[in-house]
Amino acid sequence: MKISVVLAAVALATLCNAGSFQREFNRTPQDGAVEQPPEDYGTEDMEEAEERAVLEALRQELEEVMENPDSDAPVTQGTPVQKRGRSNAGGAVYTRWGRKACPSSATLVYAGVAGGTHYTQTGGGTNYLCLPKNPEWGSYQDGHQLNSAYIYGAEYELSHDVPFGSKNLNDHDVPCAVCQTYRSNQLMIPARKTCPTGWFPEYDGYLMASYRDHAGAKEYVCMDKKPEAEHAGHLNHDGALFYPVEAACGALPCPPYVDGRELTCVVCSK
Ligand SMILES: [Ca+2]
Ligand SMILES: [Ca+2]
Repeated sequence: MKISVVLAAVALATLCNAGSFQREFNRTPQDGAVEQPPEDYGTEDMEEAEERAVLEALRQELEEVMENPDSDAPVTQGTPVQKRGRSNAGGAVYTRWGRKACPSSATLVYAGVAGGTHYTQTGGGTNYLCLPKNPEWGSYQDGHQLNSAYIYGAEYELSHDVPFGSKNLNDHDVPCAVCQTYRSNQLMIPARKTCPTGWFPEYDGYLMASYRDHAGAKEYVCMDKKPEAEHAGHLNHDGALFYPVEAACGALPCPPYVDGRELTCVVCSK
């Protein structure tokens, strides 16, 4: 943000200097009057008008930045893309676990359902995947062959009201949304609900992973703090499972961490 302020100020100063230089250049040393053929007056007026318009636009941009140095903060969530005409070209992509839609600050690439290897299987992938609801097939042979990995749907495993305030989602299937922000970097920070200065919060929630003693270990992911259930996915099929993640003191410094306390998370972009 400071860089953009400096750049805007430099651009403003440069244009101001360029304008005064142009006027000085056209001034005769003898009488201080502007020396310009009459037929050029119209052109000069137009150029000056354009110059004034550019300066005014820059002045307004600078004013806006100075008045709101944290314009990338949550207060403007959802507005920067439209307001400043930014596109998502080159923007970072992240998965919003537990939700069917993206935050207003990002655009939906696709919505899907969470999946992964079965919690009892030691092999296969170790990551959760956001599986599209409209799969496309290549070459295939139906029926399970010997040499393959499996992928299952995923469920919330919530035996307590914490951390989501309810265990109603227990055994429900987990939706996901793949989102693109116009910012170029994204980062998931565990144990935080807010982003570092200069970073924009995409969503926050609670850390989830596989059960500590299950064979099929998974990555830690950030589940949205207001998770949704995939429609009609309430049956206890198991498969890939999501459990809350608790702090375990020891090498983990306590304080500030607290043994057994569920960890938060936030996804930030910049
Ligand atoms: Ca289950
Ligand atoms: Ca706990």
